Amino acid sequence: MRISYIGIGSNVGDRAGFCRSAVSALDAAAGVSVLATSSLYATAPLGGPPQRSFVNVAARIDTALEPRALLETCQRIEQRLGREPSDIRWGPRVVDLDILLYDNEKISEPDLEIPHPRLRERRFALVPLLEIDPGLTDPWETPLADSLDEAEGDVELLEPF
Ligand code: A4P
Ligand code: MG
Repeated sequence: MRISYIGIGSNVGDRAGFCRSAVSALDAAAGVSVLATSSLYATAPLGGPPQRSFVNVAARIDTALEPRALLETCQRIEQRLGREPSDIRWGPRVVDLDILLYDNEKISEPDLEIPHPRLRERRFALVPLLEIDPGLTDPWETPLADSLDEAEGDVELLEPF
């Protein structure tokens, strides 16, 4: 079993409800157990067109799935919760599940990059992760907390998970 961290975001409809449903769906998926979740955060949208603010949450999971199978599981959950394919990069979405970290793996392929390539630039991803594990490091052993000051975007605590 390997430890991985999933970042979840929603900015359409019942945003907190979609985030919670995504965590439940992860825990119910074959080969995945959710070990911990962050609080829910209200976050300013980064990138894309002007759009509603997001709710973001992070989950620490234990998984028997290899990275690519875990990505497929995340994409299945997005579809099941009603995410429609969109041409707008970084546009509004019902729910988005990103693999932020997967054990100490470094993967750089066109359709799968781990650690998530934009993780260190984004407070909406870093703040929930660091709530779960303040000492978290990347596969190069650099603490993620080192990037917090330079990362972008307003993040506010919304409510407990
Ligand atoms: N992909 C590659 N690596 C990964 C990974 N580690 N985890 C590929 C998940 N997917 C990964 O993703 C596009 C492709 O990324 C997938 O086909 C997969 O093979 P997508 O979810 O279909 O599209 P997307 O999410 O719109 O694209 P992208 O570029 O991944 O966007 P991001 O980086 O996920 O950013 N602002 C706030 N406040 N909160 C947010 O949650 N999210 C985004 C989306 C932008 N701004 C935001 C938020
Ligand atoms: Mg995504």
